Amino acid sequence: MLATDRGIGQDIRWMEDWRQHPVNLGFSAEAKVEVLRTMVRIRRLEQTALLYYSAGKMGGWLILSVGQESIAATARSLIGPADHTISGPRGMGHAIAAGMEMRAGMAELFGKLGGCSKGKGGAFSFYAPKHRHWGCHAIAATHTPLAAGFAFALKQRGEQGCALCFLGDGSVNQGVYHESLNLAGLFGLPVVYVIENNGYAMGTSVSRSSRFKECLARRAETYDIAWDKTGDGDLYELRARLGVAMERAKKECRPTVIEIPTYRYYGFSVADANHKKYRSPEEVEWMKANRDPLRRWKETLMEEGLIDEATFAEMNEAAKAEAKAAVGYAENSPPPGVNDIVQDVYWESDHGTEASKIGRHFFGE
Ligand SMILES: Cc1ncc(C[n+]2csc(CCOP(=O)(O)OP(=O)(O)O)c2C)c(N)n1
Ligand SMILES: [Mg+2]
Repeated sequence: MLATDRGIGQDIRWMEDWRQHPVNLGFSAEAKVEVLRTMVRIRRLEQTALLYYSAGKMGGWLILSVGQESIAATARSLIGPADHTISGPRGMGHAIAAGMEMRAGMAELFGKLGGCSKGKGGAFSFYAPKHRHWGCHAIAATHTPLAAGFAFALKQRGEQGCALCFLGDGSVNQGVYHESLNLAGLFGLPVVYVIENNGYAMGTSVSRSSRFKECLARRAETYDIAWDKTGDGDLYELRARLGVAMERAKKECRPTVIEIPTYRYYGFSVADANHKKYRSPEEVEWMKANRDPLRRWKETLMEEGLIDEATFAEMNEAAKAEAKAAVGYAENSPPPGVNDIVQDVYWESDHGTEASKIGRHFFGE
């Protein structure tokens, strides 16, 4: 086994029992159950959306994070009011974890006015600014400089927060990601780049798309940035390592790249016709049966006596009911009208400024 298989954070030592890590000492029983509830809610929302997508009720893309939920849910248990989050295309779970209501997400998928982006964006536009969550971004890695920008603003304003940026393994070869790392290292920005390495970028496996030594996060060394790698199954370890990275950002204004191997159970998108060709059905079944982080966390909480089968069933039913109610809300919400197309595009046009009258928004004369 490589040292990097178990993570070699630059200032975090291996522990037998990650519950004892300082980051986890204040991890309350309620917060632990909340992590599970968040995972269950993400899974139920996405699986309900899948049913309605298959029934032709929504168009465009539907990008599910089922199998990867532990990362969004665990990160959320560490995020405070001064922190910002932002994600790439597979970001519905991050938005729900951030606090977006299911119904706002579902209506967005249905293309209705009641959606979080008024039905004009769909799965790629899960924004929750009220919760400092700055959306999913469709074009690979384009959100990575935005995260650096949030971190820059935090530093300039003297706020002790950090920007947490979720990206996929398919985004790490984009030039803009490397520009972001360079600036984060150069300016000492409080940003944490979380690579959710699910093994594939669309139908291309990591080994076919990236050249790297031992792990993707290690490339951060080039920029003199701290890096780490950890799994998505032991949530105490994941939480400790994420917590250390976030503290490094907040207390020392130093960035981190942390890589988390994970797995998605569905295709790249729901309309991924090739998903049985680039990976075998046996691989998917093995992953579901042997590494489901949701089931593992449920078992951990049962062992700790924090939940039992009955409370879990209640949680599950409540999440299903919430998703069903979100569908009802979405179906009853009106679609955007023709005039809505030009609303919420530029602040200037929404507010009838002089610039909007002459059509020059940015460059003056
Ligand atoms: C610059 C750019 N090239 C290609 C695409 C098409 N595309 C959309 S998602 C994706 C793969 C993303 O893979 P990864 O970053 O690993 O995220 P995952 O889907 O695995 O969560 C690609 C190639 C894109 N959105 N942007
Ligand atoms: Mg990927």
